[in-house]
Amino acid sequence: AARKLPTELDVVVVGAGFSGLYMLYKLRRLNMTVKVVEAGSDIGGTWFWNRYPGARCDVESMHYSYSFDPELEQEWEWTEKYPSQPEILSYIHHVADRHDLRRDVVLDTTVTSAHYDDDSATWTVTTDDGEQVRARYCIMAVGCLSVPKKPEVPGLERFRGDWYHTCDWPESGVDFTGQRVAVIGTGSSGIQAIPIIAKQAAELTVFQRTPNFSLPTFNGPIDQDLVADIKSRYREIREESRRSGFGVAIEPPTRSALEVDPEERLRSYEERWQRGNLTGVLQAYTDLLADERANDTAAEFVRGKIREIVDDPETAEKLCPKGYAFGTKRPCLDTGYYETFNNDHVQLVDLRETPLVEITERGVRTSAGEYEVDSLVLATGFDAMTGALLNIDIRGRQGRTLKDKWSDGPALYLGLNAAGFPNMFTITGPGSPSVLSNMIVSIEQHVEWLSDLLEYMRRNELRVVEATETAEKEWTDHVREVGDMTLYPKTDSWYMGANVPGKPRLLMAYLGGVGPYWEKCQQVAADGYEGFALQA
Ligand code: NA7
Repeated sequence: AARKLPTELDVVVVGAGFSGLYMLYKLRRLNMTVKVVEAGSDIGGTWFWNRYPGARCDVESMHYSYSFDPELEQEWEWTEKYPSQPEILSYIHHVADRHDLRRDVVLDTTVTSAHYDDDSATWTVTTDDGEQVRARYCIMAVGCLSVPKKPEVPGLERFRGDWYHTCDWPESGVDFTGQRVAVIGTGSSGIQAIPIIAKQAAELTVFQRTPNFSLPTFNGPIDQDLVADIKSRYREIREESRRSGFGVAIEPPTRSALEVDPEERLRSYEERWQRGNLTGVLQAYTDLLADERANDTAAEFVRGKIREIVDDPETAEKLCPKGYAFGTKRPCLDTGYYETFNNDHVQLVDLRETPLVEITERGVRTSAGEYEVDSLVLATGFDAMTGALLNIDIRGRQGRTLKDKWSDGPALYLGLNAAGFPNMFTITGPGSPSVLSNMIVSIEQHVEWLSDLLEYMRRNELRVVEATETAEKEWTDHVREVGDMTLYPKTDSWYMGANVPGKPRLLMAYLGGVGPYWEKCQQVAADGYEGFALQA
């Protein structure tokens, strides 16, 4: 059979989602030889895999798009306030066609290893069909949430019905009409899928371990006045997003939640709730993510909403998140989630009261007994941030594995490069704002920074770039110190690695803000890539 990949390249990019595709676009402009290797049968990354019913981005359409092509952003028309998975995927396809990207993407191919050779200063990348390619640079665009996690109970292989993970959904879709369905997991994926599955299923049982804070999207057709306004000053808005805290420009809060009187606070929360977005309520006051008492004022406001929406007080209480701060586990945006529990054919099982024991041939068993179902939906999340990187056998200088280096948790300088792993980069890696920001803004920043670096290397006839141990340590310490100023480290979340048993516990995203982070990266570049050792 003909080879899918050439034997030599300037750059191998792993992953053809938003980051890998833009990286390809940029590297082509530098006239570098590059291929993007993608495990899926098509491009799109996250938006290719997560096809479950209701899958939708929780960043508004007008802000969840590339900014690098000013004509594209004028021409493209989003139909809803929040973009659905099919619409985002068709956007990605459009961009790929518009810029003729597909010819350098190799599909259905999984990278199994990447080994660095000290003498030649190149990476040898091996794929699951045994092909090897040697490249000067290797760029990991593997996504932050791309390795699915199954529940840690036995028996899934015994189950006689059909089961699905939300992130590996059949392309043809699933029709649950007339079925008894179980959903395990109430993170963003579960909360988006549950209202839609409930409309089809004869009976739906939701197995909840930790209740989440969820806010309504108030989704609907996009407001054309808003579109016109944003399009008239898109450049300016993109610039503001890049300088902002979370990658979407908002008015920063100025006061503590504890210094305003309770009635005014409630009015403010109510007004922000009606905006239907993630940042509204959470950005009402300066200290909501840093002070437990302040946070509890907002948490109690959301719990009040849940109690208002859900008819049965006992179910409402089970749905109310308690014992962790609002915002420190990724909050969800939903369309009719809490309302779904007002249906007679929908029941909630609280796994804190009656823990999951096993999957059986016929369904799900908790300590309270067996629930028989026809189909089982796992909305149990991901081995986030590090899973996809550590699934690849990555070896740097002297054959040291990344797994070994990261046995106590991930360490990268600026979330971009690990000491001992020259010429290998991560896009939105651990230690960058990544999952605590509008991903596309962070992706574009990394891609552009990397493309500048590679151009600089070529111009100066340099061959090897690698973070110094000191720079890496200073940065990871800084990421931790900033995290420790907040309530995030106190909560068991996937940001902390807490959803995967045995995973090192540390905050894997940088909370210093997208804007300040970007300034730091720009400064590093302006200072001749300070903190990196560069060699000819
Ligand atoms: P999440 O947010 O990690 O949610 C996974 C859910 O599955 C969560 O409710 C988990 O409970 C639950 N879960 C995981 N393992 C188990 C077991 N063993 N038993 C019972 N329940 C379990 O993943 P999503 O796909 O929803 O969302 C990921 C991100 O995508 C989201 O944050 C957005 O950024 C977009 P837990 O909370 O761990 O107790």
